[in-house]
Amino acid sequence: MKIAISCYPTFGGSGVVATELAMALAASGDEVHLISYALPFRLDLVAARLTFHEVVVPHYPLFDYPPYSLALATKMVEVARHYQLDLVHVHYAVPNAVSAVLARQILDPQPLKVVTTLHGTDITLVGNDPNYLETTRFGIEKSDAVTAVSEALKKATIEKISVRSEIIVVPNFIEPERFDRGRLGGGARSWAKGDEKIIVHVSNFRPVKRVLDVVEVFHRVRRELAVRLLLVGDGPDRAKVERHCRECDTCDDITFIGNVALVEQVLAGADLFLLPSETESFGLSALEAMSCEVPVITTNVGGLPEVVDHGETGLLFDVGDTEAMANGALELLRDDRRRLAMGRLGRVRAIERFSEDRVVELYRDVYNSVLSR
Ligand code: GMT
Repeated sequence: MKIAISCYPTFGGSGVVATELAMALAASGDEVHLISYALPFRLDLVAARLTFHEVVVPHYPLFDYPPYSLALATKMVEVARHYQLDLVHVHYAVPNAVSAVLARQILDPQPLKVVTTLHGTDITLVGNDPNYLETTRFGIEKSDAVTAVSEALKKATIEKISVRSEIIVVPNFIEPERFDRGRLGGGARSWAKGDEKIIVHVSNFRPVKRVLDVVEVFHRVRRELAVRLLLVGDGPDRAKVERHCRECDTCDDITFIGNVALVEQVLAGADLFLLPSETESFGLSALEAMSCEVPVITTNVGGLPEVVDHGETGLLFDVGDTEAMANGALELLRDDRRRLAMGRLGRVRAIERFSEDRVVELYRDVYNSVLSR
């Protein structure tokens, strides 16, 4: 198959999933063209059959807002024509789905199938904004196939933007060999002083991640136990969070690691993973933690209950209930046997339900189905 994959290259789950999928497809024999405005951070171009195409968005004095969606559609047309692509698979509906549908129209009569994967904020935060709603719905409904990363996101797409197309749920995935505590050694433990326990949070520090709740939970736990917080990632709320921990004089126990490409090297060896998000269509970082045998403390919203089983592989709480989250964290941190068993079961479930081999085959089924029409 000859496939183009289009995504955002920045730190964030949709870019990670798109890039990992591109690499997996290329590794198993497909010809894959990754299209984005910058090199995605997890892309390994050493892989054969995988080519990166940069979308260049020229700036003219006339443009306060350069039209990225048009430059993207133009790049899709150029790549599809030259390489005789079978299909383009876009990750994140806004504006990628519309660009792909436009590219398909420009290419006519050359066929180009369009597969759109919805990731979350493209529906729950951006796509349902009245300023984007009509074009988002159009891009989704005109796609040849639509997938969503969880049942919760599928439901939200129908409820929030009244999409009438069939939506197939294809969950996110991990490569179990990569997120394997056994292979990775100490990981998070290298930040520990003595025998303090380690709590890790990974996100893009957007308001939806509620990183101040992470710090609040940590402060409550720290009153009772020797514990360290590792904050991985960067984004708009980071300065606010840093200011808060300075005001509370707890910065010595909190390490801001920033963005890291090999997040597994921090996850391995952690005692708990904390993700108190306001909303989360899936929570890829929680799955990565589970694969590294780290129990997850998170919220019972969106797709998170489809990833984390309450009481078995982690604990789910109401959004903002930092007291309950802290009590749950303390219970697990004080009970090594239970915590380690939860971590082990997390890895088993991650592999059973979300391993790369299995999920890539689900995407391949979607491709074969649209190509046979
Ligand atoms: O969470 C973000 O802000 C980034 C966003 C993205 O587009 O990368 O993440 C969304 O897609 C991920 C991959 O499918 C999911 O794991 C995240 O849960 C989802 N984020 C939200 O729904 C808030």
